[in-house]
Amino acid sequence: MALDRKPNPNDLNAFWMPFTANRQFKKAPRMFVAAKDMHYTTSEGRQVLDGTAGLWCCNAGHCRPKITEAIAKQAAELDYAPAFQMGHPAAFELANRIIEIAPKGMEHVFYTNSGSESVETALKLAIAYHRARGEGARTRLIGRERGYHGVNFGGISVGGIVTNRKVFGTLLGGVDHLPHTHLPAQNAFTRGQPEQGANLADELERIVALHGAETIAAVIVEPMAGSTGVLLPPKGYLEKLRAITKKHGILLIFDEVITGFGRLGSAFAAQHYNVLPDMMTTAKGLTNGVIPMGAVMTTAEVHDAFMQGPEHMIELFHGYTYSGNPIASVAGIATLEVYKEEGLFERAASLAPYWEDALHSLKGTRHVIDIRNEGLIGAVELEPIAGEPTKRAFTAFLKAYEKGILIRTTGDIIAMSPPLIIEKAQIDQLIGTLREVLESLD
Ligand code: PXG
Repeated sequence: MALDRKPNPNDLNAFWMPFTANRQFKKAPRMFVAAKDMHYTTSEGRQVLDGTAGLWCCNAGHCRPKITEAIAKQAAELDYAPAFQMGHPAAFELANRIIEIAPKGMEHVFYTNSGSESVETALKLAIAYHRARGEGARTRLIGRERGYHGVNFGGISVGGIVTNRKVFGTLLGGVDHLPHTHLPAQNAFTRGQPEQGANLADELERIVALHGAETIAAVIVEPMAGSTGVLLPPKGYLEKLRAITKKHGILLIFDEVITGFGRLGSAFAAQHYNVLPDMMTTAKGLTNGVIPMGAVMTTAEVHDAFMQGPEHMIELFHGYTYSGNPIASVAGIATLEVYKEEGLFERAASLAPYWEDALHSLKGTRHVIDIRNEGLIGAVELEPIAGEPTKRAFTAFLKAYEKGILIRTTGDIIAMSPPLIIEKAQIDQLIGTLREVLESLD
């Protein structure tokens, strides 16, 4: 091992782990000590096939030399530069490169350090944008049931995952939610976008009528909802949301933290679905998950609304100590180069039909009640054990790990999102092992 660190520390008590069953984990820890391309190495020396790109972020696979070398070089050359009132070239270069692959119409980049911060940034920008244009009454934010927009107060307020909200008090005021688009009775086992459900976007008209358009700043949705268990937009749904928001002068924010950087076979979901929002939030795949970094993209219209008043004045009182951090910036540049040189977005698109067939071959396997897919994302929904929700999927996760594959679970849904470098034989291994696991479950 390169690092002088015990693979299994004796005391696991101090580290309060995020989104983890801490007591279960600490009784039977699962530790990764190394990673390369499609595999993790565990502390017992086992190889585990990464079916989830870490947490939907290592789109180019692990420990890619171009990225790790860029980081090492930058750390030795310019480790940190103040983010406010000072600049360094890599942050500007990365912004240009992001805009190069972004949908036409996205022209500016505001840096953050995570998806959660990207969301807070976009929500604040939306409210301040309207105020800058003399529409200060537009402060309401509309999210969606089952939406995931990170864990900060704005994000959990517009988000719609109940467990992430209900113990944290009253949250932001002035928030409303669209209904989610998950219609298993009509759409179970659909390949790609479901046929039924576009009309759910019309609920936005109801919300607008309830509150008045002149009080609404923005609608935020994941173009494809990842965390909640891979819920695809019904055909025509995003187009309708775009038309209704435009009609009422409401900004549309796509949260592309998961869908960004090739996951669906295009650089962004906005291109995949051919719908242009006013802002896009990203993180994860921007740096291949290697260094924390996020970015919010905006149209010129949003950005330009702030560029007024005396030139010596700060236009937006918002930002982070690490916005556009030099090491994160070069990690981002190197990552985008790897994506481009290896044609990884196109690779995801060309592998998608194989991935879809492999996933849907699980239909009929024990406990499986739905399968959903898009690009290199897939979900297998299990019938919950009566009275013990989440237990069946969590048991599947543990067994899968023992058998050498890493999957994710949310509720009783298994989600997979492998690095875009996955080979067909590895897709077979992932799905084949999952089939064995599911057949072995009570
Ligand atoms: N928006 C979306 C759409 C996300 O999926 C965030 C914001 C927050 O990003 P940060 O970087 O603050 O975590 C996310 C994060 C999972 C899983 O397995 C999903 C996320 C994070 C961790 C696990 O579903 N999504």
